[in-house]
Amino acid sequence: MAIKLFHAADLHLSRSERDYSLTVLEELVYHCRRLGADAWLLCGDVFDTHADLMALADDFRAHLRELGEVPVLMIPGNHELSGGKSLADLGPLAVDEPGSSLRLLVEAPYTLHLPRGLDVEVLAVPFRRGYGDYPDWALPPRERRWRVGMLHGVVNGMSYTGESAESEHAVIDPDLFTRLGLHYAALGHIHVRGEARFGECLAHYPGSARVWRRGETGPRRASLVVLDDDGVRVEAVDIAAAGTYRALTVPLDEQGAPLAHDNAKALLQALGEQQGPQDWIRLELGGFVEARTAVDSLRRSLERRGSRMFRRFEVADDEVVEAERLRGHPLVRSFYAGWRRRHAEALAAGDEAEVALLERVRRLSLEQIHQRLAEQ
Ligand SMILES: [Mn+2]
Repeated sequence: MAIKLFHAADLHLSRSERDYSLTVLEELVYHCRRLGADAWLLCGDVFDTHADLMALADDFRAHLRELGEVPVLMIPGNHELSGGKSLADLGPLAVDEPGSSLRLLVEAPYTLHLPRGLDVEVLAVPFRRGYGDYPDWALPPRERRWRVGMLHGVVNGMSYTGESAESEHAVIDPDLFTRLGLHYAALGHIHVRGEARFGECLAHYPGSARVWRRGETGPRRASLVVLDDDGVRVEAVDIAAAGTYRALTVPLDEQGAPLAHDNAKALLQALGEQQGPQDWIRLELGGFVEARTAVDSLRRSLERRGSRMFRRFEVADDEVVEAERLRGHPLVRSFYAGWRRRHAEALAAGDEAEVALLERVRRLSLEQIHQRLAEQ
């Protein structure tokens, strides 16, 4: 019979983003039920810090009650152990509450957990700064059909793209997977989804369950792992409540207005049609402007409106350059000498296409000159 395991990691529940992060948890619980999972594996960094764990443990437990008897197996990640905390400090979650199906597995270096009624054994490995001693782990021979590992760290030899790795690198040698006889390695720590096969073992990161920091683009997901006669396979489960992160470049004209939109309101209206209220939006203003003041007021207007539309909204303007600062440079002066004449001619002739082209030429030329000056 097929066994279905729900696998999620790096939810980073936090007091500072309490409502948002708990909404994501709520949706995870919903998917776990909807998919009829036999167990839920939470592979570390469920909480953003140790203090968040202490503060939000009751909320966390309350949401899990929805799952009834479905076992929820959890290992601590580096974030649960932040601030120099140890496995002994996990407080309210370390105790198995009567009626709760949550098991925080903290025994070092591992716990071999045998969920009742499932033909699977779970090798749960709480976070450590290194796993190099695994050849010495005296693991009993497998007695059930499947052996699944839970680990939190960076697997050597897997490729990671984007801003995924955390500052703390707890390296896992993939030889661990084969030597310990795993069929599936449920991983956490890397926020970008990814997987690799090592011998008989499929190692898989579902990616962070919510947008935790800038740069985490793409849909946030959990995974449904199916173990059956065909082997191990993984299906992606999108988490809508997590929203997405998106950074957009907003080129400005010389007056400091958006090139592609009439004003801040129109720009945000267009953005609102593509993005939802759970999203984290970053606008990066750029271009050559006559005066900084226009950019400042555009930025404030965007921030005022955007912060009401999106979960997080930020506007960066460090790519904006005041044309005035370039004007005295000989390269810029000689460029303008020819450009002004042609621009005036096009205006006089009412040639709108030529005027638009010249505006574009000016912007690109100033950009190039600016770049050359910056490189000197
Ligand atoms: Mn981590």
